[in-house]
Amino acid sequence: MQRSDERALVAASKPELRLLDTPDTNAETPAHCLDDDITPLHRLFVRSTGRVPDLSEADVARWTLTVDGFVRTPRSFTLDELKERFETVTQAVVMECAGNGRAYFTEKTGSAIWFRGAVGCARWTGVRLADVLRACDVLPEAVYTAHHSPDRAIDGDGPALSRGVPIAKALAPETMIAFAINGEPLPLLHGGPLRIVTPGYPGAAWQKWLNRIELRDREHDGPKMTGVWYRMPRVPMKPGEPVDESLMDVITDMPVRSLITVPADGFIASVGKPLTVRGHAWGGHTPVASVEVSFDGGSTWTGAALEPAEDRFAWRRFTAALDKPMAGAIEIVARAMDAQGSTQPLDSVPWNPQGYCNNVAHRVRGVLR
Ligand SMILES: Nc1nc2c(c(=O)[nH]1)N[C@H]1C(S)=C(S)[C@@H](COP(=O)(O)O)O[C@H]1N2
Ligand SMILES: [Mo]
Repeated sequence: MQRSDERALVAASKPELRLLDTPDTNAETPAHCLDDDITPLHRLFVRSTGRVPDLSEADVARWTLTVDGFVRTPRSFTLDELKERFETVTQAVVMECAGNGRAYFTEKTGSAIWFRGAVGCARWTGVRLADVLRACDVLPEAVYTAHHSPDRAIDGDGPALSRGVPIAKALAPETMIAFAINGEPLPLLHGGPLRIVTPGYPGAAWQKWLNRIELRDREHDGPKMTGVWYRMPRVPMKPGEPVDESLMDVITDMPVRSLITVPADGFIASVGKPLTVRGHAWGGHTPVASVEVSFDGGSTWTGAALEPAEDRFAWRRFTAALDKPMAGAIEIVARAMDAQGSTQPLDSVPWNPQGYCNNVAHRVRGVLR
């Protein structure tokens, strides 16, 4: 699609989102629009690194998924064959772009300058990737998958993005090939008719418009898989320092985070009633253990109530209240901790070349009167 058509489609179907000023089409959700337990489609962020493929209804109807490479039996499946042959599963899972929070690096880096809204928790329906791979008899040499799609890069005509995951993640029970979201067929903007769902991994690994899975005997090296793309330095780096690619690792896990959804930044509330804070907390592969909230900019903290997650990789609702707020300016901060004791930094995270994984604590300012 043309850039202007992609932007018009996002604006029409997701009116609350903020369209980023990028050559590719990216739009994020304001934090106060992410309060739903399950993010509705009209509030789910969009990130396409290339041009969205122009898929007609006929293209979707004759869509096939090919599995080849290091398998004993290469196969192709139509959408109907996938649905008929394999068990259908549904799970609520957080999807978050690795660059979410990039705006909070003081040394600017990367292109899509997300604040906190490149995240959502939807209900994904599809088949287990493991079931599909097993039907093709994966060979022992296979250590990594490579996922392929028809979307083309913005500059040049190569594929925009081709990512893969280690074989252990491909065979993990939570990893899916999804064809529906929140009970509806997966829309084009979110990778319909088929996409990969890799809970715990950054959004980049959730390949949209999936039409081929290749099993490889080494780590995948497709577009957006190498160099500084979705990779983090193993050792601390200073802004602008030359990148040693041998010290960069593919991001395979997302850090613990929380997001305040109520009240909205810039709120005005009454001193006459308790001030309630709500939001969500989630981790990558390590579950959230607790959330603390501060009503004084981080000087004192109180434990928030945490609801259970709908599924293993869904986010958890937290709530906290200040019973007798006093008049004046107020700064609310939320900070989550995961089951391994990792917590969100209050001020900054170490710099990295593309500005990934910035999980600095969320602050919301307002006035009580
Ligand atoms: N084929 C393809 N898949 C893709 C992308 C892409 O550009 N092309 N972008 C990835 C990135 S970086 C993210 S964060 C998620 C965003 O998914 P969404 O647009 O459904 O929100 O899709 C991923 N899958
Ligand atoms: Mo992303």
